[in-house]
Amino acid sequence: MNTTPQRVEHQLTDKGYVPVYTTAVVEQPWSSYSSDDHAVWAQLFERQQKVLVGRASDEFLTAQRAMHMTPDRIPKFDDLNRTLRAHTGWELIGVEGLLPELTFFDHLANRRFPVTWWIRKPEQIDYLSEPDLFHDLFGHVPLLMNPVFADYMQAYGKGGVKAHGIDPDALVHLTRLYWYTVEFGLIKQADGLRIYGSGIVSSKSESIYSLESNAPNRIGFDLERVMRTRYRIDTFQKTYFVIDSFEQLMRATEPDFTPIYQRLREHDSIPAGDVLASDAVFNRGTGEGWLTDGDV
Ligand code: HBI
Ligand code: FE
Repeated sequence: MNTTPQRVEHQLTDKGYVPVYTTAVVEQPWSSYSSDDHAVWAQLFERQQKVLVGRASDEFLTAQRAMHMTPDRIPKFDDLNRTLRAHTGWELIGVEGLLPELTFFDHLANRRFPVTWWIRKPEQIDYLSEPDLFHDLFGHVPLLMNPVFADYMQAYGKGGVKAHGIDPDALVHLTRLYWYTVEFGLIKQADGLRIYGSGIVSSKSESIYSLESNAPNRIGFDLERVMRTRYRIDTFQKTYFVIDSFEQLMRATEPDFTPIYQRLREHDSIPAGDVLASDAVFNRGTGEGWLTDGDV
């Protein structure tokens, strides 16, 4: 079993050159996972379960329970697909890693979520530069059980396919929307702010930082504000956007984006750490520890 993913090219995106893997859909090679692989899954799963108590959103925790994932071994995609298909019609497909954007959008538009089949090595427990099985399966998959979020993800995919035909700027704006919601979004609950973004929920340190540090801004979600805001790919976010509900997110993406892209073209992007007078501010960050350059 060839365990190193096949990098076929690098794609120049707003994140610079990112390795892009073959677009092939691969069967999950479950029987070839080593005891190290299962141990890495167990360690990350158990650690995150503890960190997420009182930090993950109610919807995430409810969805995660319904998926019946356990720490004792890496879940089987086929088992998860039986549950997922029955709930929202979504299914997982195995991939080598990051896909070309259009391929990725097309999968989402058809309720297929690409999950990297390999898991990080023990020495990468705390950080790796690209999404692995833990990031995708633990971070992204549970919320696909939530009907409204499941609809949002499909709408995002359809929007992405459309934007791909419009112009590269549209894609940059759309990627920011994905980044500040699906990957690094916070949601307001009666008992406080909670996490729903996969990039946070699959990271111990950012699960704590995103809610409890005074350094980052926490700002109420506004679609065009988010689509103008640059972000970080190598550090914690300087700003987290807070939605009221997944319904709010779904409503925001209902209109045709063409006039929105038009308007966005007339505005400059907003640096990741800025706070605007028009922002609904939950927390104005101290900026402690921020790097001055490197916003994408
Ligand atoms: N490919 N497998 C995979 N997973 C992702 O999350 C992913 C991707 N390709 C592109 C991408 N994400 C982002 O650029 C999205 O904003 C499109
Ligand atoms: Fe992700």
